[in-house]
Amino acid sequence: MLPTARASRIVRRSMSKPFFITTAIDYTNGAPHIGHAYEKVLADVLARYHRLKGDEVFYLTGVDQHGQKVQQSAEKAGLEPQAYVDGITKKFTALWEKLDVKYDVWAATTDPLHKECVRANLQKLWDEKDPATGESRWIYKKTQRGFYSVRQEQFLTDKERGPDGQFGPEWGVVEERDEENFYFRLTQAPAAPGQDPATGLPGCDPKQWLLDFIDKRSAEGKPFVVPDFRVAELRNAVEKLEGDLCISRPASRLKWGIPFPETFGAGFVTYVWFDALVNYITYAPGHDPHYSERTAKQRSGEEGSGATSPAADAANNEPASSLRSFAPSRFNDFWPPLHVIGKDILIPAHGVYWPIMLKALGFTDEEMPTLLVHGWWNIAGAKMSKSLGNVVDPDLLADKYGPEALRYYLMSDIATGKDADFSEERLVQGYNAALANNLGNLLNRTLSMAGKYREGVLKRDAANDDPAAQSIFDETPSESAGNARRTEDLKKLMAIGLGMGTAKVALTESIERWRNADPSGAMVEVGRLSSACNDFIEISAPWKLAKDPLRADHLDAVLYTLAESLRIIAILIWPVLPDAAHGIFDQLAWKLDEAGKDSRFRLDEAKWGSLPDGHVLGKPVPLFPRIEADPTR
Ligand code: ME8
Repeated sequence: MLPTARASRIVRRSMSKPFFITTAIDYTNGAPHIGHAYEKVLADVLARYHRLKGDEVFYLTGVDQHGQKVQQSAEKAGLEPQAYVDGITKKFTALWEKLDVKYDVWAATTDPLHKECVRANLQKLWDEKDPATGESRWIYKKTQRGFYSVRQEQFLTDKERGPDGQFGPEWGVVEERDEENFYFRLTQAPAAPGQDPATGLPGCDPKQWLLDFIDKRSAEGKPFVVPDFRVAELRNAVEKLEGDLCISRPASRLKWGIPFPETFGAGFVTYVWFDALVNYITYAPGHDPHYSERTAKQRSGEEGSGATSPAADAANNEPASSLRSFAPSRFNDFWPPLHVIGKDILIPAHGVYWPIMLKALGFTDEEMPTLLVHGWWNIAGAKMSKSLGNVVDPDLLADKYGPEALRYYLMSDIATGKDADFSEERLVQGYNAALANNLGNLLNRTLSMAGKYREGVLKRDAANDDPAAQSIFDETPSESAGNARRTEDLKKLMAIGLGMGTAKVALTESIERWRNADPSGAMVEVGRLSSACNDFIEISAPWKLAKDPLRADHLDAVLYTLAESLRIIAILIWPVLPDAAHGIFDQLAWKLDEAGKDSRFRLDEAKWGSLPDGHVLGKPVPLFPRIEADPTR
């Protein structure tokens, strides 16, 4: 559970606002590892929770294909960079398909659409001139002599030196260089007195704006970064921020990047982070790279008025000073996104560069995103790394244990925001305990008993609609529940009441966990319902009830309660275990006309009492075969 998460709802309550979720885009300098899989599955389950609620969802993920690291990996592999990244990209898309990660759009930074968007944004920032100087308010050119880390692709300052005065091994090879480049302003106020594109007021100091913005969001109870223990970390880093961001690289030393627009002069490619961060704009729903040009034409009467395209709508509403290239009618429905990223790329990329880039592009404070920062999977307390040879391959794990076993493990053995140790043993134990023994057994026993004692036919008792049954579960049962009913009648009522009450608690509590982006907590709540049902089987002993015709109603109530609980469990596990959820519905013979479709599961149907009287359940099929210990592991 996230610290202070209740105070800061991450997943929106409202049904009306569509949900836009993004992840980091992964470097294509090697095959995907378990950290990549975790992040994409985490965003997928949050997206699915919103789909379950009936929200319109847009999930954006993809790959970061440029930069020195990728260029070097391609060289090592003896391939042209594009051929190399195309090969690695396929490994990512194949893994997401295997793991059932369902995104709406795929970002690839070598895609011409994205290149165009990056160049257009650079141009906009370049063209935003300070009237006093005629210079760009956001980008300037300068020559820098200094120490350059090849590995981290950045110039280093004295701050990066260790106590011995040397640059540590984390920087790799450090060279002295003299270089002319373009810089994006982070700390200096744009040459005053320019106009702030977002507010129309005199120019702002980006660093001060960011500090104020972070504080404002926290004061409003909507922290910019969640879990909010990372807010202080970010704020401290911003306080210490010095200098601006070098956003170009001379093409003479880095070819593998997006060329700057010619207006900047020849020979520069875009710094990989300035390129990669723009993906959230390139692929945002409603983004139209030609929007500004088109609206300019419309304004000047070159295109007929009265057009009904979103761009045309926008032309009438959008302030002429805006630097953004969006058709607001759709874009505004989705923006701002929830960015799911790992802790290593909060500072400075997403927590500093990104909001200042958005600010410079004319986004208002209300249009700034939220960053959901997850922790890292470590191996026996150590960082995963190629050099240590401890990189965990999610593709192999999915083949070995099944994609859903891996999804379940990744969502249940880590608290969102915190680090965890990856353990294959825990994957097996967790799966066997929660899925094979608990839920799988429940499904199997329920369907077997219903088949054996009732030929699969359920009897829905009117008590399912009786508030007296619900009150059984409450601390103070109503009089009608506790009064002079026959003992058998009361037992039947109790069976229904317990099921109804436990299912209601599981629903309420798991929704609470989902709202806090806590899939692990949500799965615990569902597991409780499943355990309660298994306990209930032991206590009510249907095999004994079946022997006594006078207790037929009681047996029917038990079987109905179990089947109805399973129906609700299937809905609640769907975001994490979509395949298993379908499997449960298939075996319950429920909503068969929607078999295989996401629309089969809806949160508003996780209410008690939907299985109708006379419904015939299917036959039991083992859904979660036990994983036997692997002696070779
Ligand atoms: O940083 N556990 O790409 P990347 C959990 N291209 N998450 C992990 C992890 C681990 N052990 N290792 C990495 C980049 N991650 C840039 C992003 S976004 C505009 C550009 C997470 O392939 C990491 O924190 O190195 C990041 O969120 C994601 O995997 C991609 O890392």
